[in-house]
Amino acid sequence: MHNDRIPRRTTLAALALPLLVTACGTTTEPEPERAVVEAEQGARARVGDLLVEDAWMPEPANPEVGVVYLSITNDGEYDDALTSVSTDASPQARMHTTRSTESGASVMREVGEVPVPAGETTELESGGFHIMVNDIPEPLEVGDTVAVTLGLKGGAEVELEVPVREMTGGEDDHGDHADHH
Ligand SMILES: [Cu+2]
Repeated sequence: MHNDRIPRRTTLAALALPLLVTACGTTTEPEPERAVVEAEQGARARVGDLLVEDAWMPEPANPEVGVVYLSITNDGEYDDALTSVSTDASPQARMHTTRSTESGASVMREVGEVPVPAGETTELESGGFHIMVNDIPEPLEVGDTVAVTLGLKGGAEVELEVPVREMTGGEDDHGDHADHH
C-alpha cells in the first residue's frame, strides 16, 4: 500500500488549500479527506471527525530505530481505526502494541490496526500503541521533522509533519527494541 504514493513534496503543496475546507463531512465520504498542520507542540491535524494531536518522535537513542507518539480523537458517531502508517523517514513503519509480561518485561507486537472508537481519544504513547520506525537510513536529530501519513479504516488520510524532539518522561522503553527484529 505504501509503494505507490505520489512524491511527498507534491503532496504537501497540493494540500495547502484543502486545509481551509470546513470539515463537516461524514465517514461515508468517498474520497479521503486530507489535512496538514504544523504546530510547535507537535503535529496536529483535523480530518472530518478525527483530530490528531501531539504527534512527535523522541530523538532516537538507537539511530536506526524511532517511534512516533500521537493521539487521535474521534468526534464522530462511528468507530474508526488506524489501519496504515507510513513515513518518509524509512520504508519500515509499523503499528505496534506493548504488553508487559508477568516477569515485568515489555514485549512489542505488530498489530494490523489500532482502534479509534467513536467518542474516544486513542493515545499512541510509551508503553502502549505506537508507530515503530525501523531501519532509518539517515540519523534524525532534534529539530528535524518527518512526514508521517496515517490511513484510517473510514477512508480518512492524515498527513503530519512530525517534529523530532528530545526524549522526555524518563525511561525509553524502546531502547532495546532493535533486539526484537
Ligand atoms: Cu515498537
